[in-house]
Amino acid sequence: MTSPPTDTPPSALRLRPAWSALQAHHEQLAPQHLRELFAQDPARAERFSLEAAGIFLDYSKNRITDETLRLLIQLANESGLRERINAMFGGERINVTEDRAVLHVALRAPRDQQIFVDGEDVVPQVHAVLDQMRDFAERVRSGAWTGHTGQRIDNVVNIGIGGSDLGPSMAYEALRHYADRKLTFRFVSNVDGTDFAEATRDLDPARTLFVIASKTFTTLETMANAHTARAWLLAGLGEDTGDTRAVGRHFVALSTNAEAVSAFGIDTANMFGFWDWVGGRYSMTSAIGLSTMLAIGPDEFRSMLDGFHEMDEHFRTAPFERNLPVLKALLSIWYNNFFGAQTMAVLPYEQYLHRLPAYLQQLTMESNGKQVGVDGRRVDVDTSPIYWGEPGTNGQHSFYQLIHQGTRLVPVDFIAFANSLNPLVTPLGDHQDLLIANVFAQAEALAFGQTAAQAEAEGSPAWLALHREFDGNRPTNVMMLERMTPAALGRLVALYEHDVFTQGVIWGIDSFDQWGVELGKVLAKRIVPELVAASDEALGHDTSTNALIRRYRALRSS
Ligand code: G6Q
Repeated sequence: MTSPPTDTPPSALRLRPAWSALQAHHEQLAPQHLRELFAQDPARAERFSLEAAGIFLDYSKNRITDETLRLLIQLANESGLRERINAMFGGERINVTEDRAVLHVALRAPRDQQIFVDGEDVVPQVHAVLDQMRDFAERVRSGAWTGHTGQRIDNVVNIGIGGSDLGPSMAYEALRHYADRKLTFRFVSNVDGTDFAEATRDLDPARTLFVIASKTFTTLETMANAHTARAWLLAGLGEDTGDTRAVGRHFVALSTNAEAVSAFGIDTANMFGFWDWVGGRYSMTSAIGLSTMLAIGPDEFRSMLDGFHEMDEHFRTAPFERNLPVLKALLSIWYNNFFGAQTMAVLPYEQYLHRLPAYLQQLTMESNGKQVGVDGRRVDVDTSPIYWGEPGTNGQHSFYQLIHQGTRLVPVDFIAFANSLNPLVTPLGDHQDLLIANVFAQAEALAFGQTAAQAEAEGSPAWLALHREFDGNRPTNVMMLERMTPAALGRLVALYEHDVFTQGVIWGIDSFDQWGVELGKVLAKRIVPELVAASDEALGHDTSTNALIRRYRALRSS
């Protein structure tokens, strides 16, 4: 689908000396097994590991040698990665198709840093909003902010979708240990009425705060849910409730669109703003993080921002050889573009991170699922792999079979923490030891496997030995952190943000637009009125869509 006609000259990427050198190197290295690579070099684990910004990365179980890394780094240099990093941190309009700067890194900058967009230092604005969020969060958490009937807020419902939902809901789950357990948090994203109904069915409207998170304040799903929330609130508070006053106490908005917020009936004094240089999927450290701050408090929220900032600084300043996001990105490129791996599994061994894979799916695939480069040409190499995952050890009892013995190569990121926030001991062992033993065992088995001869030696009959063979040579990264904290979450998410950025730079694509989500939205808008129109009204779609609309009308009215 992405291949250009054969008479099209190769892209700049394919013409890079490092690209062809990597192709030749791949041919040489591909037949080699990790067993040999480890046997040849006793210092391999030490040399191919790195600790930075609180994250230890063991990347020794990748199908690489020093030469691979040298060539991958050469590729990064030839692709102008250093200039692109400087351009992003320098506030240049690197989101070329939308003509915008990309400055989520400014959201976590300390007060005394300066970051300029069009000649204006944006850090004071960032901190003004953070101060406004802090003040509001403290009032809600202390009970000083009350609902329309004077009762304190016990429930917070974030209404948003995509970038205005995945970050806040993932972060709430990830940092639940740090959350004020007196407050209940719910996240409503889907326009399916079930989402709203189930999220609110046991809540008392008088004690519920709705946080309407929408950069544009025009997103269909979010606006539909916001209207439903308003109706639910007013019905719950009683018929004679003054609309404006009640909405003012129970609704706040996180948005860049003051006009639409005000038109909805939310006082702009209760609006927390951000800027067009914050992309939706990069917005969890902007005002979009208000629900996170309400849950864990302003100080822990600041620790999370500091964790992000630590990784931002590491990414900005570390040489590529010692740069975590750069190395991770180059390894992804290695498998995606040279081994033809189509997917990447992210497997956190930390229950609190159970929504991280979903969050990363948007971050990675909405950013780099593109087929036209910033040069306006169709790309001639594969771009983003498909990211997927589930927490361990659960996945081990389901899809790991394919990772171990399937026909496809699936590079894996394991994420592990040395200390549990819920230490529990059983006669079978400490839960954390049982958990982490599995991470190490999985990475070991994937790398080194088990030969049929070994299986036979362990008692397998010859006919079964082949089924019990694990060929190994399956690459993994193991990331280890001390414990799950707000700062650790910040470091991890920033690591993936910059990993995505680096991959996008190498492919020469704009990682910050998302035109691919537009067409479906336009078509849905056209179909909505057709669903409720008289059943014999003419339809102008293809025959399949026409028939589906008719079938829906018939089933709805029956
Ligand atoms: C993210 C995307 C998308 C966006 C949602 C919600 O990068 O742009 O997921 O976040 O469509 O948009 P609003 O915040 O404008 O409602």
